[in-house]
Amino acid sequence: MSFPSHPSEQNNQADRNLALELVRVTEAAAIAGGHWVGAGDKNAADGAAVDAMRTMLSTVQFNGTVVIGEGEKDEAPMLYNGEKLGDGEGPALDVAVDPIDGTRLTALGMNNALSVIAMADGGSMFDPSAVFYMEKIVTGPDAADLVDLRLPVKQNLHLVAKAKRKKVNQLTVCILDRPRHARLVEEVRATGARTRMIMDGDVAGAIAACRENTGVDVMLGIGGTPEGIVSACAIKATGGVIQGRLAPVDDEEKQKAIDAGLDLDAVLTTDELVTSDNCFFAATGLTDGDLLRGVRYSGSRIHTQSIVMRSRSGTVRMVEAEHLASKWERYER
Ligand code: VTB
Ligand code: MG
Ligand code: MG
Repeated sequence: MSFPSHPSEQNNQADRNLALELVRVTEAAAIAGGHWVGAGDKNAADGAAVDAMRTMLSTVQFNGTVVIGEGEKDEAPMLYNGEKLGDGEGPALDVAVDPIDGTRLTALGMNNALSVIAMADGGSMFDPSAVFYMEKIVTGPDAADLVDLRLPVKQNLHLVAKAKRKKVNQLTVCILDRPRHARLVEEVRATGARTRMIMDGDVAGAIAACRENTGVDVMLGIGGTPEGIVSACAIKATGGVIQGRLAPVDDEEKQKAIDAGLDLDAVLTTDELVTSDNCFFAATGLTDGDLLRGVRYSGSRIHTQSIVMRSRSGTVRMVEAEHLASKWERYER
């Protein structure tokens, strides 16, 4: 990886860490959506998060086009694909948003819901529109160069354990709790590793698998393709890996993929899911999770916790923020 020269030696525009501005965007979405935590209405939560995200995005100087506006799959209100964002200044950027990954978690008041946005050079994000689902393996830097989605689960877990100097039974594997994963869960448990079943939110799961001290070592299973690309943007800054293989649900989707020129057997690497090494990523917790604490509303203040990453520099920052509640009243329920 080539490391940038000191910012003072560069064109400052190119070296700007846009992610530090994007964190305001995910904070806004989390604060707005967060009012709906535990209120039993996932669309209202998503709607509030989308609205706040859009409003705050209009304050950021950049030239973006939404290539992943996750709403389609969940029939949620969205920042739609092809929508232009920012004031149009500077080089073109692809934008991937998920104002809430985990709307159901939010509605139920369960762990691991977050608001997320990622940006990368224009044209560098994989187009997820042909196939909704993707089989994934994600792990952190220790075993990033060792795992391979084509290997049996057992072998991958042994490779991770060895690289992390752990016993296999000390590994925790994050898996979306879905009937389609029944066999995978059995395979994982047969190795002695633990499973951490999550109801939704495999973006949080993927990032947790790449970070130290989150209690998650690996993420496996089939989740959303858009979430895979969003995760890849973050994973690049951690030195971890995501590998994905498209998982069409039926013949119709299979044909759509083939027509789009996609190879359904291919294992897509982190660098194929997002080819640019210039990725910006920000996420803010809505509810508590392995990665982030959720929004806290306490009297006159609102507290948020976010993670901000940039792949070119490999920086990962945790941002704790306090917001004046009176400024956010319009999003109250
Ligand atoms: C995952 C998860 C999301 O979709 O990608 C999942 O991260 C996969 O789809 O939070 P299914 O729910 O259909 O299995 C979500 O649950 C919702 O976007
Ligand atoms: Mg999602
Ligand atoms: Mg969503």
